[in-house]
Amino acid sequence: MAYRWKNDLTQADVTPKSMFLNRRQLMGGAAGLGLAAAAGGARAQGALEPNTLEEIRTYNNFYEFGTGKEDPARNAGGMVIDPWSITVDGLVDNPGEYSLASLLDGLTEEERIYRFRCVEAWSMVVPWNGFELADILAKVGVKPEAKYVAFETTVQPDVMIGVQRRVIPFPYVEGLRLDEAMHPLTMLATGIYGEPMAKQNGAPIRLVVPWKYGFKSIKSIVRISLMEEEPPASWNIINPREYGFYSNVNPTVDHPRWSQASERKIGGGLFATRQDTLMFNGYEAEVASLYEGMDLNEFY
Ligand SMILES: Nc1nc2c(c(=O)[nH]1)N[C@H]1C(S)=C(S)[C@@H](COP(=O)(O)O)O[C@H]1N2
Ligand SMILES: [Mo]
Repeated sequence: MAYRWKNDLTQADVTPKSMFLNRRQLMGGAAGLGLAAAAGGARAQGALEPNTLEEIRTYNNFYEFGTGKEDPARNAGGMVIDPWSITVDGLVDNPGEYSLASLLDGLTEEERIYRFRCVEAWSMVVPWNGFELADILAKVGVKPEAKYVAFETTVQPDVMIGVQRRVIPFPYVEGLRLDEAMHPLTMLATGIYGEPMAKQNGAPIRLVVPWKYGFKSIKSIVRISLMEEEPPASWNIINPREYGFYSNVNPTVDHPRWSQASERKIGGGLFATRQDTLMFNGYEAEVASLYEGMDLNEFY
């Protein structure tokens, strides 16, 4: 069962060529936006220095556009993101094909600075713009039988070289338990630093679940389904022994092939030391209660 796909995630921790020197200038920009810190760990919030927009846009995982960290920025330009519609189906009161605008109409846009931790043991801090998933789910009306939310990424074979090469099975799919999806930290993001989401980051709308490994945060979403059963999740299907359905950031549960106790923050420069990985990526106070009574070694 634990078949290792040929392009499995690896801990290829190479420093990208395009690291940015002028941090002060970009930080000035961030401060100028007056970005609000999210409701996460007040103690650690003060230390959250966001990565630059350039870093966030040039060091990516988006296998539809290739497996290298620089591939998405290079190859995502052809993805068609306008018009965009999202099919909402399953156990909802108002199923249908929503235009992006109609799905978000009337909802409050938020700015959230979140830690972002990839399962490969690198991390960033990203100032997202977007919407609480709970507000969107309230709008479509979740039926009482629903227990999970499933998500699906667009497939555009003509312009997706990773799809042409079948580097993993597509469409990329992901899922959350309903209480995780309804948690106020969980967002659908449409921008970063007040700019529209770049295609390589998952334009026009992608999931952000800051206490889970990055692969749960599925990009360029075209379908949201409310379900009674646990939905399929891409990396869990590809290699269930290495990637669980939950995939909560947890420094005490190692990946079978590497430690998860520490991480390398992108943009730290040549002499950057690794930093300790925080339980639930620093959002323990907010989310630990979701997993009360669960063995996190079993439900990784
Ligand atoms: N559709 C899709 N979504 C995806 C991925 C992907 O390959 N395809 N990669 C995931 C992984 S492994 C990570 S770490 C994040 C990376 O997001 P970023 O490139 O915006 O930092 O996107 C996640 N969402
Ligand atoms: Mo990742």
